[in-house]
Amino acid sequence: MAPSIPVTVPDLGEFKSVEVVDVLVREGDVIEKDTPLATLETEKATMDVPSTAAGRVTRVLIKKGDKVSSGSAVVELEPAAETAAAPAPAAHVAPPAAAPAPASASAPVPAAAPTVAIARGGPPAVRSEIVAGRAPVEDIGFARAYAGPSVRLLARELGVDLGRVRGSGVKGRITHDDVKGWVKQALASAAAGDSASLPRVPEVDYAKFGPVEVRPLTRIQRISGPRLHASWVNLPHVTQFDEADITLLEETRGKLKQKALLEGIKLTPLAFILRACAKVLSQFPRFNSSLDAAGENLVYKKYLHLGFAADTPNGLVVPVLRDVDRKDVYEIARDLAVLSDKARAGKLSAAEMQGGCFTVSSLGGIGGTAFTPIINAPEVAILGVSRSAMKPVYVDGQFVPRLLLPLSLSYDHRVIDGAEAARFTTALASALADVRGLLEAVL
Ligand code: CAO
Repeated sequence: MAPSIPVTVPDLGEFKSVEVVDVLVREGDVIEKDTPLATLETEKATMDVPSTAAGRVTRVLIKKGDKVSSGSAVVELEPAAETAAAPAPAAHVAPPAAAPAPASASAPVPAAAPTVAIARGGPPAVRSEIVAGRAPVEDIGFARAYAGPSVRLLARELGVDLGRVRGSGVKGRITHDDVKGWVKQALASAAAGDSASLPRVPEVDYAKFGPVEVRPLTRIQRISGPRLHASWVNLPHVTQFDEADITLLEETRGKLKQKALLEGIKLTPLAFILRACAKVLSQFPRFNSSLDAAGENLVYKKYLHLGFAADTPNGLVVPVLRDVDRKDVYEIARDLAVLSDKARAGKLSAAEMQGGCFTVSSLGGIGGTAFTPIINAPEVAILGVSRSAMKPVYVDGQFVPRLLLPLSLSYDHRVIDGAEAARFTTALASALADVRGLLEAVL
């Protein structure tokens, strides 16, 4: 039987009296070279102390909470036969008993540095925890995760992205149990058909803090909620903001409103906005497309049906106006009124809520300056409209009062680039400023 040898803490550089936050082996454990023995933590990093030889642990010389420095003995190890016969020129395996390793700064400690896990806030590339020849995970989230090398090794073995695991250890450090717990939760979510292990919002017993009343969601909310959620988590949303000068539009609408009303038409701003959208969508066909199910092709629609969000007592619905590009503003206004009334009365048919290519959500009648609407997927963009306001605009060397309409265009960034979105809102603002164009007859 080979005599036991101490394995010591390698050179810690500037660090002294470093805390042991985890002891990873027990007496009797048979370990390989490089097996992490303990995890140390400094202000800047966690690091594992790897064994520099294979063998059986005969004594564990440290415990959690101890402070250690370079050269402190960690375990005593009975080296495996071949190791004993031909000891590796290993760094910090001190010579056996006869020459006990003094925790000596003078004794040169060649090579092996501790396996630095992660320098918090440091560059993600800092990683020398390549254990047993395993390829490091290059993912930034993985690299930045606050975890020791043995936890990283386990995560790599199980294919866990550490960037998504919440640490329950000291200062949020990720433990072995956290990784295992994450895997269990992911398996349970997959079995339940859940959307891939999204972190859960904590459950709260509100009654503990005061009286409460529980009311069920409406049927519409129960249907629209998951759809909004699906869009939110599946589509990379970006919102482009702009303002359209609708001074002339509103002056003209004011003049036409009464006459239109005599014919039973309520000429609201939304009718003009939908007309302007139809014009601009014809110039920007990409906004009138959808990704196919495989996410590899764009389906361009040769029709133009526009949805509009309607606030009803039962919740949000989106009626769809057909062939808006073939209708003038009066026809659009008439359709809008019919569908809005039906929506409020809860009388829309399923067909009247299908086939939309692009949606407009107008909160202008209520208020607000801007918002970030959620795309009505699989559409690729939605226009949010807020309340118009009179603002000073610098024209020809002086400020003049103009009525500005806030536009908030959310788009699916997989399909639409930011520059294209800015061109779209710019074109839309121009179309809204050109009231004559909006009033043109449609042939
Ligand atoms: N700026 C200032 N005032 C505006 C405006 C705007 N952008 N848009 C409308 N108004 C004012 C106008 O003064 C208009 O009145 P007049 O014609 O007399 O001047 C009045 O509001 C009429 O607006 P309206 O809201 O009744 O009619 P609409 O055609 O503009 O909108 C509808 C109809 C169904 C879109 C609207 O009632 C509605 O439900 N909006 C809410 C949509 C919603 O909830 N979106 C959020 C979805 S995400 O949760």
